[in-house]
Amino acid sequence: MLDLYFWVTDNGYKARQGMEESGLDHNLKPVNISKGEQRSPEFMKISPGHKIPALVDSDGPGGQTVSLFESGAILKYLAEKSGTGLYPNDPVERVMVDQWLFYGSATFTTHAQQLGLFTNRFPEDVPAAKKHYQDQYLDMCGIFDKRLGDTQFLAGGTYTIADISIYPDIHQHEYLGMSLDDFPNLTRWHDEITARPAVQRAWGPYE
Ligand SMILES: N[C@@H](CCC(=O)N[C@@H](CS)C(=O)NCC(=O)O)C(=O)O
Repeated sequence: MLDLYFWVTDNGYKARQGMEESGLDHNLKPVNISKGEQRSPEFMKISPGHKIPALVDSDGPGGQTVSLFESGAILKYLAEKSGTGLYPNDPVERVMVDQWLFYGSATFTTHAQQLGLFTNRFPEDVPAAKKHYQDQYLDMCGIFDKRLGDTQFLAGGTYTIADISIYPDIHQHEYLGMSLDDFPNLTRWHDEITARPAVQRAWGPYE
């Protein structure tokens, strides 16, 4: 059985979306990070950096129990376990998926998180910091928009875990105080992904 440790944040939704797309049976284990539940000794055995998402699979490779953290690693694990094609077998296609998957985890979401912090949660208004992260967000939206003018999805012609790693911080653009009006290709991509039944489930009630 798979246990997904999740909260209602961009990275949490990446993992939940990957899980819903995988079609695998699982338990959803909410970890309320606004109450500090991610610092419980029990959870930190699974995720030593006290971050969601995390995954425990009691039927991992060779029948062993495995646990892992980092949304990108979880997306790859679930896609490979389920064999749904969200992480392709072809090595050249994998290169393209890895590129955009890591861009999502390492570059886009880390900047979007800072934008969320300075827009919604920082105790003081810091206009220069807010503007910096707004500019970064818009720059990256422009990069996605250009790419999506050439290909249907980020890694090419099919929906993959690369799209899942970038979708949540685009989907939450209003929360981040941003608009997608100047990005028609990105809007088309966003709306197409939003319409997927697995995505509707992933962003639905969790208890
Ligand atoms: N690079 C990690 C980032 C995970 C992350 O930033 N998790 C945040 C919520 S989105 C968290 O759990 N923060 C709580 C904490 O750091 O104590 C990933 O992609 O999974």
